[in-house]
Amino acid sequence: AAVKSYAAVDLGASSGRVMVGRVGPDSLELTEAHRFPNRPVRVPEGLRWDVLGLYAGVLDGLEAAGAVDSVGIDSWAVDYGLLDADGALLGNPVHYRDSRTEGVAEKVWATVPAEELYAATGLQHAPFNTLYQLAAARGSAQLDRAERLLLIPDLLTYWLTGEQGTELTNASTTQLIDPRTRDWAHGVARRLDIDLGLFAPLRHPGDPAGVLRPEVLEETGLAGPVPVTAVGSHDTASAVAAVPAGGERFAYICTGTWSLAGLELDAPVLTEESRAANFTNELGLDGTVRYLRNIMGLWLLQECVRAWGEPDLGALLLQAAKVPALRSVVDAGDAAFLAPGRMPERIAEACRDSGQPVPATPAEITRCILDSLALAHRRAVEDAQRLAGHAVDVVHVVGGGTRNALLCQLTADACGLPVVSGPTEAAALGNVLVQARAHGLVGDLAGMRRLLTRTQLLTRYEPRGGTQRWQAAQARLARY
Ligand code: ADP
Ligand code: LRH
Repeated sequence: AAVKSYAAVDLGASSGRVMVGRVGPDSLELTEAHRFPNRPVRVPEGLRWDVLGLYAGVLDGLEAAGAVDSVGIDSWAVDYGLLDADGALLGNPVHYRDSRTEGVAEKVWATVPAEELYAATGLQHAPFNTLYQLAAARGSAQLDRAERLLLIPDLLTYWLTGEQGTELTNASTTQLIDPRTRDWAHGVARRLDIDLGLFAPLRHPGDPAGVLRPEVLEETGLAGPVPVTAVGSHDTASAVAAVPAGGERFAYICTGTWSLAGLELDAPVLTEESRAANFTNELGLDGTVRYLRNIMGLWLLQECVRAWGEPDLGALLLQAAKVPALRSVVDAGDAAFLAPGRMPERIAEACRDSGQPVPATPAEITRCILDSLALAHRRAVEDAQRLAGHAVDVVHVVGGGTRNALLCQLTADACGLPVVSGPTEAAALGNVLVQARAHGLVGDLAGMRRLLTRTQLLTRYEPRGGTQRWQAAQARLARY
């Protein structure tokens, strides 16, 4: 039978890539057409995404990809561009690490208490949820002039096709969606005076999203028509779709700039206990809920590596493996690590303030970060099972962090469960598979996962024992 080709545009916070997936009845092959850095830019008004640069990267990538049967786009969540009445972009999209949302949530809660917001939207508190960004932007000249809000993948889709929509999995990160109805949370929007008319109509993974505009075909040298297909446009939704699990008793950790650790459920968990534990209910494919916690992730290491002048990561990880384990740990879920800058110092300070040995060398700081991440993975996997009443016997690790064998092994040790790591480009694979499915090539989510299990390179890490040491470290952290 024929093999079809799909271009997956996957924009992460640290890099963008255009991958080509070739899908047959029993084959799935992914190659990289183009990768480009995603570098936030600080201008006088704050931290911004270089969205035109990213769009240029997408066009270069589509040209490099060549003839494909369809294109799909996913990116990081929550951020958006505003369009004026002419459909022109109003300024550069604000980066979710920008400081404009500091202290905003508390003001929102004065109108809709945090408990009610959680019961209605199921989203964990993160200062950058779109809801808080919109509250922070209230009264600004830009928002006043805006006629349309497009989330980042929807904005790029609009530029490629001229068609506007709001893809559901990413919309679920705005805190304006009710995870039970999988539709807008009208009551919350009304109480906070947020105009849902700013959003284009919802579309679902697999829906058609237009065809590449003639100008895009010309610029990329592609022959039309090239359809664009809506995918799980939240990168984490695409990544979870590509977790090569069999059955239901699995946890996943999507590791990249963030670690997103949790479970796939068929209904949201909206209890007060779940809110207190800061778990989120984002929407996944086919009626699933991504019940997970955001953990700072490899951002902590990226920022240190940047501060150290970009030393070789492989060599640094080898040195970190030789540093004694669990000497000091920090809370890798702490929003105090959200903003860029001074990361080695901030980590050292967190260790000092909690009365632990202060890591000094890059190898020691790296070890502290990896131990802390593994510990946060353990907590999330444990808490999610307890809060959702859903037990697991394996942890799947996908994303860029699968390249970090030390992190995978430490995660297995900390969780006391086997870790199956891979695929690395999970978001791109989930993106490709949803396109393939829309065109009738693969079956349901379980069928997609079986295909991944048969075709992708996976590595298994067995826990090496010593879970009590991790328990003790967790208890130590809880005391401060
Ligand atoms: P995002 O999609 O959020 O931009 P990725 O999934 O691409 O992130 O993961 C990026 C992370 O992967 C980097 O921060 C780095 O820590 C890790 N990584 C990438 N390459 C390697 C490597 N060769 N060895 C170890 N870790 C790596
Ligand atoms: C990961 C991610 C994550 C969000 C964050 C803003 O790339 O999409 O799921 O919470 O970026």
